[in-house]
Amino acid sequence: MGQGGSRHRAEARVLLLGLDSAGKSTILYRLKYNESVCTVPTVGFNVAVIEAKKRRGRIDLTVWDVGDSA
Ligand SMILES: Nc1nc2c(ncn2[C@@H]2O[C@H](COP(=O)(O)OP(=O)(O)O)[C@@H](O)[C@H]2O)c(=O)[nH]1
Ligand SMILES: [Mg+2]
Repeated sequence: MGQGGSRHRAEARVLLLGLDSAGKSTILYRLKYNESVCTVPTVGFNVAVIEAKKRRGRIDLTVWDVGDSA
């Protein structure tokens, strides 16, 4: 197996938990778009894949932000 290319990318799933209006969606958008986005109360859920650096290489984080009624 060569360097990189065929190697499987590390993955993890992350669940954001917190009270309503704690800032979960704000954190998700900040991580995904590097911007502070004006949020509206989440209906259902938001999910985003965020590519993050780790000590060696990168990791794909699938981040779940679950709204109050879900
Ligand atoms: N002061 C302050 N307000 C924040 C912060 N993070 C989020 N908010 C605000 O809190 C409100 C609820 O945020 P939101 O991300 O929708 O919360 P969620 O219900 O946990 O998803 C929004 O008006 C945000 O702008 C923070 O770090 N500081
Ligand atoms: Mg939300």
